[in-house]
Amino acid sequence: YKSTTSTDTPLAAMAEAFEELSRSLQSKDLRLAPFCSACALVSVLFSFLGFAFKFAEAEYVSKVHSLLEASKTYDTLNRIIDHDVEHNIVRTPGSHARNLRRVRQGLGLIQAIFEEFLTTNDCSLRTAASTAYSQVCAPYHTWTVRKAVFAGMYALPTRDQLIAKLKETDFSVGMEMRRYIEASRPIINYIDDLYISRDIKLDW
Ligand code: 1PZ
Repeated sequence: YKSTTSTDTPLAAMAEAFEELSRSLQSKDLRLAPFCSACALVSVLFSFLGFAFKFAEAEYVSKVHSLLEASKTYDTLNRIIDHDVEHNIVRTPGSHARNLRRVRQGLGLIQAIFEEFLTTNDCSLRTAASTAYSQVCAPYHTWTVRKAVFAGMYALPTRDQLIAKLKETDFSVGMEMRRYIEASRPIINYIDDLYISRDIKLDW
């Protein structure tokens, strides 16, 4: 038995952090620092994925870290987009608006992997991750990155190994993944709207 509000597993901590962010959305602009803290929790997942995803972890962590640094200057997500629009660097490699787009794609990928993982009770992690990655991220990645990701999929743990590493059970893993899926949805939509509302397309 696991309590629904515990944060003693990595998934529960992630779910809790995104639920908290979603609640804060109702009243005001999303603040950058708490957003980065929630995104940083996601990186514990990488430690369960094997050596092949070290490069993905480094990519993700450096972008979250860069946004955390930016939070010393810019209070909200809106502020960094305004700044980068003003300086015409929204899509410039390394800009905050670009890093935010990449981190958002990471959040969307995890959401999609969890959704695939929960479609059936015997879907392997590799199948879930391959399907989700193909749909959500692959179209925006270079050929080299896509090759590396698909090669790395073969080194992923099995479904049962992942559940054990996450310190979940067959039952609790579904509950915690669903919590993350639901809680991250409004955050992801909010981030997409930051771009769309400024007439910035999301095809990159
Ligand atoms: C339990 C879940 C198992 C999932 C396993 C699947 C992981 C797929 C990881 C995909 C990694 C792609 C890494 C490289 C991406 C780079 O091309 C871009 C470059 O951005 P630029 O510098 O040009 O602006 N970097 C990113 O998109 C940064 C974020 C990538 C990592 C997202 C992973 C999300 C978490 C996966 C689960 C832990």
